[in-house]
Amino acid sequence: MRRHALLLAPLVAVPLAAIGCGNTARQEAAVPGTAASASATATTGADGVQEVVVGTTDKFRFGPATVHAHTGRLRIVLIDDGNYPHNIAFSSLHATSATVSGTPGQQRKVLTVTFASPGTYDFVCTYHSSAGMKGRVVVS
Ligand SMILES: [Cu+2]
Repeated sequence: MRRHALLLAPLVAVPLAAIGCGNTARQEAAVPGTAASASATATTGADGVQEVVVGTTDKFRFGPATVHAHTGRLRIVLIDDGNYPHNIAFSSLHATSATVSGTPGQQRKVLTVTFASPGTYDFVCTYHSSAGMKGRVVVS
């Protein structure tokens, strides 16, 4: 007696709302190269260090808010596209960037962090985290 029907288990991907920090998990659909993408993948700089540019705005959002990277060093170039001061801080890594602002000469700061192992590393702007200015680096 054959039991082919058992092979027809439904191929349903169950959304797991519990993953990550509670936000929706739609970042994967972002179009690469879009200026205000919700997510971006770090590239490798000329010196071999991973790099990503993260913009900040007066709307208290990071762009991208989700960064994909690999283990090792990641150089984050923080850019202020508005007037308010912002920074980027990883509490789990005890790392906080200098503050960017709309003041000429203060609009670009660099923070280099090291991810020793895969995982999700949350970051915030310490000035505006309560306004939802948060993001994460997904390290694989
Ligand atoms: Cu901010």
